[in-house]
Amino acid sequence: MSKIVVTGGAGFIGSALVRALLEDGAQQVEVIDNLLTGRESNLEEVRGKVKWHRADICQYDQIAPVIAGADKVFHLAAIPSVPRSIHDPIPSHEVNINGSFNVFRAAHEGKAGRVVYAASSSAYGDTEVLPKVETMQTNPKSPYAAQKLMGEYYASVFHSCFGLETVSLRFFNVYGPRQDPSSPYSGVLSLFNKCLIERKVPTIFGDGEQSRDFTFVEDVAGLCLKASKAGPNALGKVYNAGNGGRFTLNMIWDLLQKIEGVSLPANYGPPRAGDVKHSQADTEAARRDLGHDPKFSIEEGLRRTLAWYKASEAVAAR
Ligand code: UD2
Repeated sequence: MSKIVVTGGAGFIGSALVRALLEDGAQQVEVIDNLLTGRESNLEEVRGKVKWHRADICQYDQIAPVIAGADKVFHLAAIPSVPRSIHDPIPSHEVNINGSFNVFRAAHEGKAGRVVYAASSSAYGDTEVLPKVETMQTNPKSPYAAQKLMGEYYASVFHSCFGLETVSLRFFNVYGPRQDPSSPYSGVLSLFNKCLIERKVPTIFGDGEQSRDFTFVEDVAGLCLKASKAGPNALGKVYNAGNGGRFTLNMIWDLLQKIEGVSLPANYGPPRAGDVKHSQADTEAARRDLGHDPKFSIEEGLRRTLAWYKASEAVAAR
């Protein structure tokens, strides 16, 4: 039976990936998570089908035995958030760089089959041209962006120097059910949903005309699976994991108000340090080499996400 390990598997994206793996017929799925930002409840309905390791990727000895012999490793554990990495850069440096090194090292020394690494669209920074193509020069604008880029370099170098199979996917502003809205560092769409349900006004940093390629979590989980099965020409490479669209925050907040049938004009605050102005993925390489085929329009993704927050009462309970 082939072992599949998901680091960060109790997180919002990791838990969607765990469910996708099980639906795909995976027999032995093992989750590594230290529950810093993940939650066991994210895996509630599949808890009996996965092996759970409360372990920290910064502790090599905790994770090496789990990763050893794995057929596939999906490395999603990270401390996210651009502003968090600016306010307090040390923890995210340790997890996103040193922790990622530990995961690649454990995969190499433990003879794991392939590592799919969750990189970030933040690596591009502000580019003059949109959409952003993998061949563009990277230009990180925050510690978080630099950290995630370093992980890509390690993925590539573990492939070229040690023969480890790796594929890096630059996630583009992933949103969807289970994204935790409880922190000021939470992803903007989780915060927008919380505000909408509580009939509160969100704060938009800047003029709200910054744009993002918001990508539904199930499309990203699907692409992770495809990357784990892709042919040899994908190895050691980096691909955009985006939807290919681009929406401003003003557009999204308008759309959410329409869906809910309310009028709650947003507050505007100063622009956020380290913020990228516009982000949009060129999806061609991922479509060609990995079979990427995102299914969810922004309207459909937002409807599903809002429905989940309402049904789970996640917002009210926090
Ligand atoms: C970056 C990456 C994303 C992912 C993420 C992980 C880019 C373009 N994207 O997302 O791929 O790696 O980091 O953390 O670099 N905002 C508000 N009000 C709020 C909260 C946020 O206006 O209450 C704005 C924020 O200033 C930004 C946008 O919403 O312009 C998105 O912010 P975010 O924190 O959700 O994600 P972002 O783009 O930093």
